[in-house]
Amino acid sequence: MIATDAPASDRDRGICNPNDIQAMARRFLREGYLVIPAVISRDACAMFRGEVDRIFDEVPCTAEDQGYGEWLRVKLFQYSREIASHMDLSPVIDVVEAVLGANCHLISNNVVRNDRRYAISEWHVDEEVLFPLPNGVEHDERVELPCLSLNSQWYLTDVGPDDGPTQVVPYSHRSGRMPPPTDPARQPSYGKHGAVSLLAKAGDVVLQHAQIWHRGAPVLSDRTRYMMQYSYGRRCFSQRFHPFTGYRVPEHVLAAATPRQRRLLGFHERGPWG
Ligand SMILES: O=C(O)CCC(=O)C(=O)O
Repeated sequence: MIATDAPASDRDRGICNPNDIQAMARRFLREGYLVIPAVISRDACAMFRGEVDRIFDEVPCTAEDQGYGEWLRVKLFQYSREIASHMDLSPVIDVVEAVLGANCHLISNNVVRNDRRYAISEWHVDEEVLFPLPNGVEHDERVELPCLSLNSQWYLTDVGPDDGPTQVVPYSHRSGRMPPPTDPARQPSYGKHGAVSLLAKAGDVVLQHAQIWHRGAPVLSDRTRYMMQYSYGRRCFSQRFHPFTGYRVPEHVLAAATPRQRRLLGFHERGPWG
């Protein structure tokens, strides 16, 4: 992924050649997802799992700021400096900005820590279908649909076939439809594209178009899966930090943020409708 002729300092920092970034962005837009292997080390995964466990202990799911169930926590950047400081890690952020624009922002930052009791196992697109099509109509292949938001999914544990892998139906972000109701024993498909299980090594990151049909498969093993997400949106796509217009980024987060991180937290230059 990283150009072998890049200067050693760039390779160390994980910075990719701009042509590689553009190629990854194009592939993401075409297929609706992109696997970026080995973005962080196994040691970093262990550090993040420790941070996630601490947050689960310190911030109950019933806290005013939370509210999504025992196995999920949101707004992680408020509770962990390490997690906050990785919102702009290369090459993930470079591909994200190539897709969403250099003025994109973070819209959500959560973690699914799940075992066989829990999974987001319904096939869905995030929120709603944004470019709906009538039955029998497909988008012209020459049209590249704008991507308004995407998820970066950071696997902090190895995820094998029985460990609840994320599953996607490639190209379905172009379908203009919700996934069809599917018998739980079967997987949906879109045209000639069947569902794919994203088996992962700890440290891999997947970028997922928010309009692609996806789900977390039920966990069948005795393992606990840690899947952390930084989700991003175009400037015109609003952040989802409850309580929304009343939300204030905490001072301690802002004090530690770099200029790029401040922008990702929503501190934009003025634009239209200011
Ligand atoms: O748990 C997963 O792998 C999928 C998560 C998901 O579908 C979601 O957060 O919308």
